[in-house]
Amino acid sequence: SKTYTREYWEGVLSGLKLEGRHFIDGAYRPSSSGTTFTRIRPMDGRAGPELARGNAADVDAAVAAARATFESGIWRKKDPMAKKRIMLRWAELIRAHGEELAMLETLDVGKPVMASLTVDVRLCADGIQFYGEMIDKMYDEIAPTGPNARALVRKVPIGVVGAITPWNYPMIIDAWKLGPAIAAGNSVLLKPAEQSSLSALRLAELASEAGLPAGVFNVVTGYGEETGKPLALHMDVDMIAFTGSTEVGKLIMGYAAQSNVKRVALELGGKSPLVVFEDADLDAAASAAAWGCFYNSGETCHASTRLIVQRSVQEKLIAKIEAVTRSDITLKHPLDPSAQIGALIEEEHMNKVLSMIAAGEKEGARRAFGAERVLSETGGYYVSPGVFVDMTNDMSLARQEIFGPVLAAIPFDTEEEALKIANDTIYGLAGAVFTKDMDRAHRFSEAIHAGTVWINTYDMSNFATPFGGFKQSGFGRDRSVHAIDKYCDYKTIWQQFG
Ligand code: TXE
Repeated sequence: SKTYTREYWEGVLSGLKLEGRHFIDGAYRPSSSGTTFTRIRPMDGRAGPELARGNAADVDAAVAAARATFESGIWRKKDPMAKKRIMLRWAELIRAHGEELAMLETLDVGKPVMASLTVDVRLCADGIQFYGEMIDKMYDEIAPTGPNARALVRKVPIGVVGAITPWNYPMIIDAWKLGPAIAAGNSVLLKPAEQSSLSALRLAELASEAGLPAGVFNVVTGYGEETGKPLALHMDVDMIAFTGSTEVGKLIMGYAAQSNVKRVALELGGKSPLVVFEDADLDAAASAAAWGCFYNSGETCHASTRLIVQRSVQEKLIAKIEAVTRSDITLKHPLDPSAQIGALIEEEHMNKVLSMIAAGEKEGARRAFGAERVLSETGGYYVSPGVFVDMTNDMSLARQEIFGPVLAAIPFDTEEEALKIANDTIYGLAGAVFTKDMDRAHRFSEAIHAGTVWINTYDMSNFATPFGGFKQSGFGRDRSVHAIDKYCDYKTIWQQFG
């Protein structure tokens, strides 16, 4: 019910207390090397906060704290209802500090602050609450053995979990890892992306305020090679939960194999198809295609970046997508409350997106609209949403994950051809089909190789539904009750009678 204005958010920004040290064993600590790095604000290119530049020694210190806390049993052996209350209090604190957290997220990521508040903060708090509520409702099993024995099948926490997360939805993805890992009784060391550390640090401080014992949730900030790699190679870390590029996901598997066979869960890239048949509701399809691809400036792993459209309706559909994009998906300064999308994460990434667009045009991709640098006068890194048409699935814009607001429209003639194109990708994170023929919708949704398939919508989800990929989009699921499983090991306790 509150009315937000740009001036209001400027006030929140000027009142922010920025903390850039690691959070280890319940307190802020500088990097052992004393070095820092500067985050450049994507909204205006100005220098942002200084952050501790983590290294292997900082990782060692944080892992030692996490291990000691785990072994002490102060968290994993606590009464389940008491644990639940702490997690629920934490979720409430996240909500109570929503505006501040939203501003931290926007400073780092460049997304509209209203989106940070109404989507990212909300889903982060909901995630912590969802797993908090599970704590006192998880039962173990008794296996069938016959009368002279009893075999307990216990689900026990793994130990120390390293979470390595990306910059596109930092708070949401952190909650997807932290919620189930901590609810299961583990200690966590979170290494946020170097572009987006602020919300993670504040989340750790709020967890502590809620009563989470010191050492259960630690944060070490820094670069992937300097901080993430020693974490993934660490001999005393039992698992890595990773979200990021497929390239680094493969490295993480290698680090696990080279070190202690730690468990790995990977949520990686995507090139998700949205298939539209000529009988579909084209207004609904246009809206889903535009929002599915352009929300968060296309910096979404499951963005609908390939629009596979029946040739007879391509032109009509693209015109509708352009209309929705121009009227609804307003690109503005992230502090403007009417902005729907904002800046890209950093200058280097913007240049990468622009050079992929240029390379695509060189190959013959035909631009229908947009996909240009805009608002350069702000000093920030903005690219307008754009569509390329009459593409074939072998063109680079249809194959590579761009992670910018670029949609490749690929026409087809038959259902068989549409399915072949949809599955012709190394990824398998998500997909969608738009048709009024429900037989076809179900046939198609079964046949798309992807972790999530939507019918006549895109990007609808809640915490009850698992999220994650097939193929090179990774393995292991975030969200839902099933997410807890990967943070546990099964332990059999066989007791013989008589
Ligand atoms: O990802 P990285 P980047 C895709 C997207 C994007 C591209 C590159 O296409 O354009 O990846 O983005 C840490 N050992 N996605 O470079 O490098 C890193 O510090 C251990 C899709 O930002 O994979 C960060 O915390 N850790 C994706 C995390 O890995 C390392 C979201 C992710 O960064 C490391 C982000 C190393 N050697 C990018 N190198 C999605 N699935 O949503 C880096 N890291």
